[in-house]
Amino acid sequence: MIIENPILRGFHPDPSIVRVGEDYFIATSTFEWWPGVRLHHSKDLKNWELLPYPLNRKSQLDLTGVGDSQGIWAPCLTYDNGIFYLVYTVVTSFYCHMEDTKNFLVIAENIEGPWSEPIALNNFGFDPSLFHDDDGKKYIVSMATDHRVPQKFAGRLLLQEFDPHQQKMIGEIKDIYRGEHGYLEGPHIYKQGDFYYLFAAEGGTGEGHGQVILRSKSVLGAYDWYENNPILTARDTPDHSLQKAGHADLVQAANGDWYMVHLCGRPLKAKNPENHKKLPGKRRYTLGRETALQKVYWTEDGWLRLSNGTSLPDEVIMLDQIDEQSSEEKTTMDDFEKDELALEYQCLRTPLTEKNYSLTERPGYLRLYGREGLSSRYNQSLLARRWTEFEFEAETKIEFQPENFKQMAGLICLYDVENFYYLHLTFDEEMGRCISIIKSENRKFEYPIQSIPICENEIYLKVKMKYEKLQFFYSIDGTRYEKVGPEMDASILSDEACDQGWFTGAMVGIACQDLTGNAIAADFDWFKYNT
Ligand code: 6LW
Repeated sequence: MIIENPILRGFHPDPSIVRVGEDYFIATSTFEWWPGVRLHHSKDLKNWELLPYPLNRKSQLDLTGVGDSQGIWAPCLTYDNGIFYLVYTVVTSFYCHMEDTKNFLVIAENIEGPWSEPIALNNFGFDPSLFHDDDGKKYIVSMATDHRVPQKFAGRLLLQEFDPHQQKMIGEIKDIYRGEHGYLEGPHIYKQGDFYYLFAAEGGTGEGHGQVILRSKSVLGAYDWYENNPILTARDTPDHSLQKAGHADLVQAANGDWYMVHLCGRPLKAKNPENHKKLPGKRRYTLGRETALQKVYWTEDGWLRLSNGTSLPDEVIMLDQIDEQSSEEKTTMDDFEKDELALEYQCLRTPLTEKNYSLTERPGYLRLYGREGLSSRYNQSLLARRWTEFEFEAETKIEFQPENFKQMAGLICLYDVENFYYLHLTFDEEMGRCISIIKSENRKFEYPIQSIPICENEIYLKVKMKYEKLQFFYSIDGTRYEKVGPEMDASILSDEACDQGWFTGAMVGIACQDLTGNAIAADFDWFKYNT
């Protein structure tokens, strides 16, 4: 069986993997996108299906107002004694000295839920990971943020025992790493043979990213550094197709083989200008940080290496001892005939309620009620899915009768609330109902076209993406399509180009705004995404 990386395409960073019997599960970060934590399932490590989101109740998670790329960071999924454990960070202030990183645990007997209400852990830093020791004790290991200037240590990892019976952290907080080898994050602990292994990401999540391993005879340390670290990185091979490799987790297959999932990125040629205030000259990644899989093995002297004998991630891996499972064809056409929204969609920060949408008021249509504007971090009627390839088409058929310029509905390509391209229907005092485009680049708005008057009731809106090239189209009959506006630069929708965003990726979807507060409705007959 041949597996082409990335296995989870589009933004799926900070992967955590667990095997239960024949089933593999991966959890990834979702940041400001609701619901919280994406879960995928597979039986062959190649074909992955999306599962219901574990954090899908307001009582579990409140992302109202969180900053871009804040919210849910780096979930860690484990299983012990019939229970699934999911720990994660909710980041509510970052890109400042004094960060707020709250860590929580939710549990479930069934991976598809229901998941419990959150149990508070300690909040020393982000990237919490739960280790189940074979003496029954459980420990949380995480990185520690430090607001002091200068910081006390170059990097810091802390360990504290978690008592599942009292459902709280107990005992002393132990320093197990104090930056002796620089900054580390994304820690996980495993027991293998006589050693406890500390697995962590180094170099930050950019193109300098890598994965290192340390070991100790005691869970409390001291941990020794592996002389051949990093065991995974692409930092010295800029032409390699998989960049940013790091932030990894391990799993042993049923046949005893070992695998590693890690985040990676596929760069565009487009780069930030040399005078860009953030990451000058850096390559742009519209698809965000994705999830890849590597074969690994334990060396005779008890360390871990990639099976390819290098530290460079494989673009393609061969699995000969796992039978490929049949996989369902990914639906590309959503005709909103079902009474639930597809799992693929996420919305911004707050759940869509009956105040935002209906799938029953006009059966066979998704009706969105216009709420707040596209810059809002509170209540938007917007749902979107991830870009998964550099080339795709997305399209929708819409019916919308705006009465003034404050009412809009249409097709959106976005990175965050400050960076998007919006092909939409609205109303102009002179020409009436019309088609228009808003480009927002780090909050700066541009109208790249003169609005186009329309009188047909049903309008088709389409976007074609080809690497850095984004082109909008519209049609009144669904067959003949007119180009709308110029070809535009898709690369502004990337971790690197955005002022506030750092960690997500580009999305495409549909939205409706009514800034007058009258909640005008827009009806979407279907939404298509084709790669
Ligand atoms: C993740 C951390 C990181 O928690 O980015 O840069 C955070 N490194 O490990 C969000 O993905």
